[in-house]
Amino acid sequence: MAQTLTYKILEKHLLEGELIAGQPIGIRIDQTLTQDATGTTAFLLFESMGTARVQTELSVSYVDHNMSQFGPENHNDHLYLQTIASKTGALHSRPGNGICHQVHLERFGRPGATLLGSDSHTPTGGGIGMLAIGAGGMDVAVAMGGGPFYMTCPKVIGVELTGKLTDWVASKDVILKLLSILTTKGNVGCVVEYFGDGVETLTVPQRATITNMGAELGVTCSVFPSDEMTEDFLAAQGRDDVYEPMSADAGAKYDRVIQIDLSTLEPMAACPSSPDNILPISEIAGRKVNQVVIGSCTNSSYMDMMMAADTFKGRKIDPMVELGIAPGSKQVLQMLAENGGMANLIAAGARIVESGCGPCIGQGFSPADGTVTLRTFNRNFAGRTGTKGDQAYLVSPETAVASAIMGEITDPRDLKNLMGIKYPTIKMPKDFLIDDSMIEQPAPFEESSKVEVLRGPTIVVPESPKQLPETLNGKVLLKCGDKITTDHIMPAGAFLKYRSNVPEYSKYVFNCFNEEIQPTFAERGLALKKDGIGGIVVGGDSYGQGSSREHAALCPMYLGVRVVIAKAIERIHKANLINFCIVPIEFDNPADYDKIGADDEIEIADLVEAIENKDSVTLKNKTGGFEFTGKLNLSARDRDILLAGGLLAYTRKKAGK
Ligand code: MIC
Ligand code: SF4
Repeated sequence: MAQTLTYKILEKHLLEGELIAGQPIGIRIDQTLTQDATGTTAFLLFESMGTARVQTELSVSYVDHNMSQFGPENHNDHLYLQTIASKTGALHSRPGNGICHQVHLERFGRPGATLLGSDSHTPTGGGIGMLAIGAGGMDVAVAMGGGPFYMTCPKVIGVELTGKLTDWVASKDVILKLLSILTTKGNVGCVVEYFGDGVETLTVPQRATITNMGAELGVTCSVFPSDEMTEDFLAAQGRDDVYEPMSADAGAKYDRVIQIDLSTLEPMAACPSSPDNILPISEIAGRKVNQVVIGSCTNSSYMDMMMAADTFKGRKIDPMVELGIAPGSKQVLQMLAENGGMANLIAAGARIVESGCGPCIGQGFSPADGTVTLRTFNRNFAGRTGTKGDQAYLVSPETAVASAIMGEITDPRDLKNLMGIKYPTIKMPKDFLIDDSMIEQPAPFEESSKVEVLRGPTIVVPESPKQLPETLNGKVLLKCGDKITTDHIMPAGAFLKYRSNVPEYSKYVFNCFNEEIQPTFAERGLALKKDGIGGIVVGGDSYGQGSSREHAALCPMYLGVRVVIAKAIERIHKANLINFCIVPIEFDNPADYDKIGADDEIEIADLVEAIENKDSVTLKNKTGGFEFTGKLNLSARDRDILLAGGLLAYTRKKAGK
């Protein structure tokens, strides 16, 4: 039967289950990536599993998120990650070498391979024909130990690209268009696969922008075929030996097909404060802009930066705009430095930010109150910039450059008439600058016992979950609405430095809601935990959108949360809840959500029995005096993990440790 590319790669990696959409499957993982904000926990959990060395073809530990280094925490993490990588056989990409997804694409990604990363934008690798999936650190730790990755066998959404992008319209506009069609909700359990004549007009970095921001659709991952463009990119990275042509079979059937004619697209923006709040630039043009930032794993490639450098050449940014530029990797930064592109940017008035996540995760460049910030990033959840009430628009580098010059949101196609600026044609380099000196090889196995792992005092081994009680006596700690993101649950930005210290980081769980709900979530959670009462979070639709950060499960677990009841729960977050023994329940009847009050006491009799063998569970609202049912959408393995007391306990039990 004619197969999609997704199923071809899955078939080659299938270890458990059958390739039937909706069924649980286990796949072999070839490569893993971790980054510092999730990596310390992933490696601490890996250590707790008792496996000495990573078992994958390649595991890379990146440092790219937490580099502001206010206080010793970040540097403690870096040194731990560097030494634990060496001991356990992982490669280590040092701070300054770049954003994990950009560097992985440049130096390690290969068509047809599977990549599991403890970061939700791992699907960037789909731009080079990989099946690249984001997951919680605990799942990645298991994969590093050679274990399968368990997922739902996906439905495949085919996106047929035809035509060619016109000048000043970018691949960012392709994914923004798709977000306007599919939105951020309701795509759980799907993979997006691109095909059609338009594919061959897009370079690998352009494809990677699209697969990167595919994460915002809530899909498992996105994938492009591997073709001559892929070969050219790999050859320019000195890696053509890993090239393999790959595409779907002719006549492959997709569960749904969406057609996008690239030649009809126009510049677009995701308006505040959701990546699917899409409008064409023509409708918002003229709004005053005070800040523009170009960077993040979505748009920080050499091609993006050179487009900016060429357009800014000999021009200045508007006096009321501050411009930040964060090249995605050392390779990009060094090439710009050597070819003069950086000089154009500096002369135009840009503030150069180091190669890393930086402003994307609220580490600096928080905008002024009441001002508009334009970013080439992938997420604009409320407050993510570090400013409450922020107005962040997500745009292409082309729109960002035009707006920085004009001081207002500007359709880049107007630059020709306004300023006589022609669209610069940037050619894919024949040879990228290759210098892997910031990527450290691990100690050889025979010498690994001699490696001293540096553990600063701010690195605290996380507490393990307690077994679930037969009957749960619980209390609602928080009732929240639709589209609650992991940034709401576990804010990053200024608090990111506490990632390796769960008791400390837990103080900020649901921090964004604290003004409304007093006393704080954390205090109330710990008080209930002391009294043996299980904390319950009630959520609306699409609960847990966004990042892979397992701290959004780990920290609530530490605060005594045992159950999340929501209208729908997003894939990575649901897996993280299960891994930390928090039971994810979905309302049978979404109208029951309205009947629950913020402090209600809820009893779940026979919780353990329900997890053992039932698909639904009865919840008794003792305060409101009514009962309602919730769905337990759990695989057999999910049930075993919950019953074992979380993934770590389950993995140890299976290994007989
Ligand atoms: C993000 O973009 O939100 C992050 C920060 O990269 C997260 C990971 C994290 O919270 O550490 C993600 O996307 O998974
Ligand atoms: Fe880093 Fe932002 Fe990409 Fe997350 S989305 S990996 S914070 S650059």
